[in-house]
Amino acid sequence: MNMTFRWYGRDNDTVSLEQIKQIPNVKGIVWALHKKQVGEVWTKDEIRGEVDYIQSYGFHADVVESVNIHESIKIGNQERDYFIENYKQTIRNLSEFNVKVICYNFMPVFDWIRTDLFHPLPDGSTALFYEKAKLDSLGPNELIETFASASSKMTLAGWEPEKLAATQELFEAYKEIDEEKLWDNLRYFLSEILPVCEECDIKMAIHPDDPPWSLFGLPRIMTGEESLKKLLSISNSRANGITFCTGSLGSNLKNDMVVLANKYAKFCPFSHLRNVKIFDNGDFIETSHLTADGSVDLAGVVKELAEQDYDGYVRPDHGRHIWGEDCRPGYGLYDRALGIMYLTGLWDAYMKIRKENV
Ligand code: CS2
Ligand code: MN
Repeated sequence: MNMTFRWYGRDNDTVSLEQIKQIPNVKGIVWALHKKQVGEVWTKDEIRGEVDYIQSYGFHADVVESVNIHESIKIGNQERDYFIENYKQTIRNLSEFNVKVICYNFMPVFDWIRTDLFHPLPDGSTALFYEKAKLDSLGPNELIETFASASSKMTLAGWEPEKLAATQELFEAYKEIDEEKLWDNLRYFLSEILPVCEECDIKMAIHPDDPPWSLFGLPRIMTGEESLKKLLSISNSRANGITFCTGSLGSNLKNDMVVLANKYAKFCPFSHLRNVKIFDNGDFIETSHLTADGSVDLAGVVKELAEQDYDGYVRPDHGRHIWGEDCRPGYGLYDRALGIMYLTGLWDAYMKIRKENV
């Protein structure tokens, strides 16, 4: 388990590398060029600027999250080949700086979706919350307003203002796209880029849909075990991988994350480990990483990973906002640092027991 921490860049994060340096066990920074427009080539100079800074703190910069996919590729329109060529060039440029894993997602229009970014928990902290009845009653535009006001201070990855401005047109374009068509477009994209990834020794790691079900009539296809199987059946290239996000898949109780870790960890070069608490009415809230606080058996997941000697990259995922921290929703320092200590503690204990039993 190669522990990492997601960081949004020098002028774009409330957390600094000096602070991350003091969290035990963190080896690398999960980064991206957040100011680039989706679809643009990431130039070598831009990449060098970020990687050099990260490495100057003794961290590796092996994992990028995300190089986002242009909607033309997901829709499969005439412009897709142009954007796929750009994507290939970005892969080539990243490989020159030793990047090993690119996390991406294939969700139409929106990335992760919640109804409240600062919902109170009984302990006095706040966290990202999904209220089913509220979501069902909202149109996409009202949801966008919630996010736009929260992102006036900082862009929320996946909710960039330029993208939100174009949603009306996108909804029109997606009227033609059902799940099968979206799978076809994912297949086409992967068949184009995987050979380049192999040449470059880079693995693609698709992030599951968050939450893992369709919203606003838009198709979502990375939702559970069937999706993971289907993804892997597209190509047996070692570059065709998955991001094992326990909070995204785990917000559907049908996805047993321990079973999925057992079967699929070997295809996951990257893991996001976090907990969610699911309520009977379909609502869910992001909790601390502690197993007892949520519905995901994180201790069971880490045990599975330890048993497999998992050597992929791991990061805590979203955390709560605790101790009055003013931070990007889900991405504060304190709760994610606690998450790292919990995950590392579990890992160390399981590894010690394993070694003593050999
Ligand atoms: C998710 C996504 O893991 C997360 O933080 O909520 O924002 C994820 O980063 C992207 O979908 C990956 O492409
Ligand atoms: Mn995730």
